[in-house]
Amino acid sequence: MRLSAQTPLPASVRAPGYDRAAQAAGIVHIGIGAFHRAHQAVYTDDAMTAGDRDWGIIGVSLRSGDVAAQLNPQDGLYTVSTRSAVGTRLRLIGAVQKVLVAADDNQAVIDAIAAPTTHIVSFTVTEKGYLRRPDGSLDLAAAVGNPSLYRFLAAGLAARKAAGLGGLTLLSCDNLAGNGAVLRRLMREYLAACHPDLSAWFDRACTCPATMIDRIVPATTDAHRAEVEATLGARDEGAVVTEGFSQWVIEDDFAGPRPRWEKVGAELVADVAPYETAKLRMLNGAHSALAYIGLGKGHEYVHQTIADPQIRPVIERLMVGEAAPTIDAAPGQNLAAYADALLGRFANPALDHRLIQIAMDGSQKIPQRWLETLAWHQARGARCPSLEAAIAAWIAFLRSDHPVDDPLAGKLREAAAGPDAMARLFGKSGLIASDWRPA
Ligand code: CS2
Repeated sequence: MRLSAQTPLPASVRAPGYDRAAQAAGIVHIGIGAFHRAHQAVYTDDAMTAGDRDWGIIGVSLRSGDVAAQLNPQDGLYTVSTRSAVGTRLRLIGAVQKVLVAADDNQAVIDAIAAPTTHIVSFTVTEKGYLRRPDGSLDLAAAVGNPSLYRFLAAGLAARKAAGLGGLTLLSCDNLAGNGAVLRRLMREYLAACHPDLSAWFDRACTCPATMIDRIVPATTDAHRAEVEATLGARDEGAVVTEGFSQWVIEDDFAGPRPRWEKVGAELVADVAPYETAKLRMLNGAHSALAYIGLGKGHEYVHQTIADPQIRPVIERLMVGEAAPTIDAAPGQNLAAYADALLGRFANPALDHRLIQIAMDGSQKIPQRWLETLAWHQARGARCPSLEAAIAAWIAFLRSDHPVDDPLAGKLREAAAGPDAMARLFGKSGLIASDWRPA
């Protein structure tokens, strides 16, 4: 039997504490993968259980029909399994109402963005989904293509303006440095080129808060789905698995109403930068290093790699000795304690987080995870042995038999193969342009 609104739940599985059918959709989320379902959708579900109303989520996949096929036959319902050494907890999330596939039905997405009940459009489209050129500017040719988030946003915003509706909060939940500002700048570039009539209204009516989002979400496997089915007594094709830890820091800059996420664990702050920088350079920086160094040594999972006595000290030094000194901590932000907590999270034996999942899209991740730290130290005449080892491991990965899943895969492999790999990959005119120049 497939999970649906009619499925009787076992007592151990927590259910949404509100009338799902009575909620309007207040959020359109673009890029409804496992990460969104284990993170922002959970906070929103909690906010509605705590009494907020009309924050249902309409999920959008830009291309793939997979998530729509998983969730739509289940009335949008799915489970989140929280896994740790002490066991697994299961809960049912009701915040997602349906999933649209943009490539199949452009107009449905535009209508959802333009609906009077919609106040927030949020995004987890991954680093490459922002369609940036190596210098950070918008790749306009890609952005006018179908389906791109910019096209849908512009069409939806144009309809709102024409109908005399208010603007929207555009909430980027991707691992980019200054994600809100990046989205605002790219959207402005798109509007200036394609909809100049909308530019001034966009600046006046819409905001793009910065966010730091954090929860480790490994890709769901068939074994996970079978485990969920055994507990639930129903088949959940949309199941997601994650750790107990979750953090969401949001810049308090909304264009209109929002769920009271701060009542259910999110932090609304004036400046996200210290949290975001720490997360990108320490957590994600360590993750990418674990991935390439670990794969080079034949490991498969994060928890195995952090237990390797030759690798663990490299990762500790990367976080504490190399990344932490570059961060201007906020009052009360303890970076040493943060590094300790991260080591504990990486060691979670129940997550089975595959290194190859993190190794994907290196060209998009490495700049904010490693290169900014390297440039900071280089400007002060210092070296970063751990990050340099990570760079060497990435190049070895590009030269290896591992599949390279990256929008620049072909060019990267070619550049990495030659004796001048470092110069072709890095520096001002490298494939991943950076202020850091290899020695
Ligand atoms: C990971 C992240 O796959 C990756 O690149 O580093 O997805 C990481 O698990 C999350 O950012 C944790 O919040």
